[in-house]
Amino acid sequence: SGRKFCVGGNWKMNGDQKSIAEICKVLSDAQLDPNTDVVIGCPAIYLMFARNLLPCSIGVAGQNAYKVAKGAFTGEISPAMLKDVGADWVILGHSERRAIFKESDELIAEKAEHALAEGLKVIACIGETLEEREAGRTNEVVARQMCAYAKKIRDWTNVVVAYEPVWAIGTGKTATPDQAQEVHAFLRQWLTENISKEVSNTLRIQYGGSVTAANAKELAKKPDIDGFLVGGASLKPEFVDIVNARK
Ligand code: G2H
Repeated sequence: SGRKFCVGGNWKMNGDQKSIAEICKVLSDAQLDPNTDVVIGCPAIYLMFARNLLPCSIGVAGQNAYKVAKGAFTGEISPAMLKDVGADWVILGHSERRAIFKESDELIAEKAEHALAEGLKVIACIGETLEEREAGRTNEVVARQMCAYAKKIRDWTNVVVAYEPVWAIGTGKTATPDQAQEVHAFLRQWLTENISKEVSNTLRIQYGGSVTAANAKELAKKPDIDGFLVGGASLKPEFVDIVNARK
């Protein structure tokens, strides 16, 4: 496809200095496929710690950031702050942010717009719930989420989309390679029709949801799957095998 494979780890709200030092050591010692971009989504409070322990070839991401640079927003973190401690990426719109913290499509898109303007790369998450899938609304839901991003994003160069069906997240129920490919192909078509052929050809679309070393290789064979966003398995040494799924 010409698109560089891109694998993100999403540690979520896990880890402490001891366990983070251990996983950083595993990643530093590993032979990672040089043709794959690797990004670690680290809890903000440990970002600088992880940045100092990881090789430069691995990018570091925040897991959230607010939509403005600074001010009276108690408890929030800005893209400028993430950059200041060495992050180059931010994960936005994760389904846990949407479901637990009630983030709307619009807020997430505003966050993406500001993060990109501040020079961060963005992993923009989308995905349908089980109820939506069972009602046959998968394409409609991901199109709505993409529309919201598209209203705020002019240049897609520094964006990676992560398609994460909510029913597959942390449940051990991975989408089959065919199920994932079907939605990825729909997204590619949506991009052609609503953004441009160029963006459709070049924008990387990751799959996320219970990706493991055991299922990554089959998923990675699909033509429109350009990488993964990995939760649980990114805290374990098997993350190395997921990064190397195309090797
Ligand atoms: C989806 C994924 C990481 P897990 O949230 O973004 O988590 O791989 O644990 O399903």
